[in-house]
Amino acid sequence: MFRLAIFFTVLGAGLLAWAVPGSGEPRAAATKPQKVWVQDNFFDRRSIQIAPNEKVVWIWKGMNRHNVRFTKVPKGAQRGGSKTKTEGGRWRRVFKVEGTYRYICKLYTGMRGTITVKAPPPPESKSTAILPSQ
Ligand SMILES: [Cu+2]
Repeated sequence: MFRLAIFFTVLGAGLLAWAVPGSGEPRAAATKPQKVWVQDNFFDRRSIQIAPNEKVVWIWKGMNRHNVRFTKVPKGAQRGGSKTKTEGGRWRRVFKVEGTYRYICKLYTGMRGTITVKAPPPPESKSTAILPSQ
């Protein structure tokens, strides 16, 4: 009976994955998006580092209108940016190309931020032995 219950649980999960659109596709990055708060009048955090294919979401918190416009991107990456939004607004972008991205808010001078996209170092081939404690 226990085995049967497991079988149906697995079957149920499988059907659920099949029924939810897009859930069967491999996910590029399982990590949650990095958050940048759009405040009056600064980006919080102003500078972040992420891995390639990671997602960044800007969340508008201030009372003023703001936008995110890229002024410098690595070769092969799109500039682009968000529309002007107000409190509660959100905008997300996935960063595929490694390098440094600089952006500003066009409405307020001095409101700027940086995204550094860099692949994490490969895992060390030599694993550290964990000695049992005595
Ligand atoms: Cu702004």
